[in-house]
Amino acid sequence: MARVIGHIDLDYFYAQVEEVEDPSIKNRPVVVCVFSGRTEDSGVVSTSNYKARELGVKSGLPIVTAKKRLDGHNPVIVKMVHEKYEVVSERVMDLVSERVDVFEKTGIDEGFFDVTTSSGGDYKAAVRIAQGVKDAVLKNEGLTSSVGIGRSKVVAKLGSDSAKPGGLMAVLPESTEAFLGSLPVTRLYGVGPKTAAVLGEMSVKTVEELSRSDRSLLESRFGRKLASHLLDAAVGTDSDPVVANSEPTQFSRIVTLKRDTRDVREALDQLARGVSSIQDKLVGSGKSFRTISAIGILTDLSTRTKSKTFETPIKDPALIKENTLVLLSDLIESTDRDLRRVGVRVSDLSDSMAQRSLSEFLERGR
Ligand code: DGT
Ligand code: CA
Repeated sequence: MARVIGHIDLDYFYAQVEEVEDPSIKNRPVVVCVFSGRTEDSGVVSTSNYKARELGVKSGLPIVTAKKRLDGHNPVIVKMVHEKYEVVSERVMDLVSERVDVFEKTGIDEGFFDVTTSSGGDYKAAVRIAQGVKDAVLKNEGLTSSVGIGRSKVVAKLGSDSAKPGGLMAVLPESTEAFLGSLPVTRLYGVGPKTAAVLGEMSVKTVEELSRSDRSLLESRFGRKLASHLLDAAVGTDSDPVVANSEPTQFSRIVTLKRDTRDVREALDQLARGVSSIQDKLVGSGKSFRTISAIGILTDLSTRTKSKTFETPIKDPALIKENTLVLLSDLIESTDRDLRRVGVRVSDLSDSMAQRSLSEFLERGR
């Protein structure tokens, strides 16, 4: 059966996470910045929402320039807190993985998926699955995403690029060559600035021109492997498979509390579902953990973590709840502020010596 491949990419990811956290900023330009600390405004823009982009503020721009461009536009300038986006990313990737045959994460906010089997090779079915993925990410995390579907990774990626922001584009097999042909080669996944420059020297500017290029000429410039990939990519027959990511290195969950609090029981009650889903994941994967952390996001939006590392790997899921209680109490004591969000993470994962834990866990109940 011909393959059906998808690509999902979250829209203006870090800035969108900030909007979800504080919806009141949605109509203003939002800029997430990496401050280098050299002077007050040294550093660059990590990303920005579309309002800020319309005003010329994009990834990589110096913060000083960004502030000048946004002067008078009531901008929201936020500090990048990587941990916050990682936790959201992990949950989104789980939502996607659960709904497709194979998922390969390729970045903090993007990845390829294969739905050949579940769609039975039918694009209408594939679109329904992809729409289900988008809906789940929106419903559970409040995040919009762009998705492309096609017969290869290159086509799927171009589809999600074209669908941005917020759309879903299926490039049918019979329309693939027409869709690809007019695009510049620089849009092809895997064609970086160096490759594009060499192609430019050869007067190959569009994908259509690439598809008509002489194989031996391409081989002489790029070697056999890359030449072959380029020729395949140009007609959307690149065969690179979607490969499931290697083993997870951590499991985490974070929840927003119904109201800000310093009461550990109140916080833990609301984290209970998160804790049990980590317990399930641990048992399901047959993994043990060595480190457990309680994560708190405080009312000033700063992040605080308290961790404990055990001497030997732990496979008993019941220990997660007990330790979260202790760590969360420590965390609350270490600050005067209330908690706005709380989370738990188990890390330093390793394979359990025995899979016995599953039946032990189920017999004991929760
Ligand atoms: P999009 O996909 O065009 O709607 O916008 P983003 O912001 O999702 O951009 P993307 O997918 O290229 O990158 C995902 C995240 O990675 C982005 O939200 C922030 C981070 N990022 C991207 N480019 C840069 C950069 O040049 N510097 C830093 N520090 N972070 C970046
Ligand atoms: Ca993105």
